[in-house]
Amino acid sequence: MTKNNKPNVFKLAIQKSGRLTDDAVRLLNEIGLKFNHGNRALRAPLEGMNAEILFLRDDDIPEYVENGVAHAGIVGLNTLVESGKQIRVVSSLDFGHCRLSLAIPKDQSYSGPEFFKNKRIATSYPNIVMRYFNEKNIPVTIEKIKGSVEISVSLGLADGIFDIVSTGSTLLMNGLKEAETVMKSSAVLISGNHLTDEHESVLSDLLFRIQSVQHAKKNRYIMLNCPEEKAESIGKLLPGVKSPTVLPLAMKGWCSLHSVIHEEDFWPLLSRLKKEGAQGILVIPIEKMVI
Ligand code: PRT
Ligand code: ZN
Repeated sequence: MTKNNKPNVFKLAIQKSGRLTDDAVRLLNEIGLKFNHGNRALRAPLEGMNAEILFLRDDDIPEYVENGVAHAGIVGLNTLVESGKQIRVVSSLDFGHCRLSLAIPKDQSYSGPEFFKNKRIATSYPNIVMRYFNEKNIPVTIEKIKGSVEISVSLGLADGIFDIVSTGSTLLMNGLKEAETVMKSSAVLISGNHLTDEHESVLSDLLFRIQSVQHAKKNRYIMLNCPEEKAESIGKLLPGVKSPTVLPLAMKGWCSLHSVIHEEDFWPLLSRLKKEGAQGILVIPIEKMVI
């Protein structure tokens, strides 16, 4: 048996080279997984773990996970849904955000999905768009094409398209406008439905690490000074994970209050904190957060 084929090696598949690759590699590094990426190798062992990364085309990842070649993977939700594979979505990840939309020539008026009745729609996602129109009982013709979908209308191949939209500038450049958003997508962590106990435990360790990074990104460490008699009322505004930490300051009658705050709550809370007498407010990013 070669070194690369050790039994029970946990295999995690990520996109080899594409829009999800850098963010997936960054996330895996942030959760402490160390591996070589950059040479042309299709697999890389994880340092200090009985696990390896497989670098694959994104479209192949759901199938590899379904048939057990990989035990988990990172892929766009759009790719998973299009594949039709019934595999577990373990967690949504905070990158690869996009939407799958129907688009039409920008000079045409759009009144609703009936617009597409008996029309030709070019797409690389035939299953998702077909299901959408089947559910609405609207007959359409799907032209399945790979890549450069946006150009198909000006070439006369289709009347509209169904494709990934992010900023919308590609549609605009091709004389199209977004007519209907059919689904929203982001990268997701997926896993096989029948893992061994050993692999389940690697997966839950991965998930735990990912969640601690996700919590950390959404929260901030906040420190402020306030008169001692205000510590309680300010503490109520900043309950933190359990309760805030209150430490005495060298200046008599004053204390320092430390807590954790959801990053979206900071600005709305700021004026109330100041009104309560908070001074010297510091807000610091958190690297990892285990709740
Ligand atoms: O080679 P491989 O098969 O692995 O990769 P791929 O070429 O099939 O996929 P890739 O790398 O282009 O995209 C991988 C995944 O990234 C997608 O499945 C989505 O989940 C996600 N993603 C996020 C995007 C975009 N944003 C995106 N904007 N995928 C593609 N696009 C393209 C889109 O197709 C269109 O051409 O960007 C254009 C639109 O962008 P805007 O900003 O002009 O609207
Ligand atoms: Zn692909």
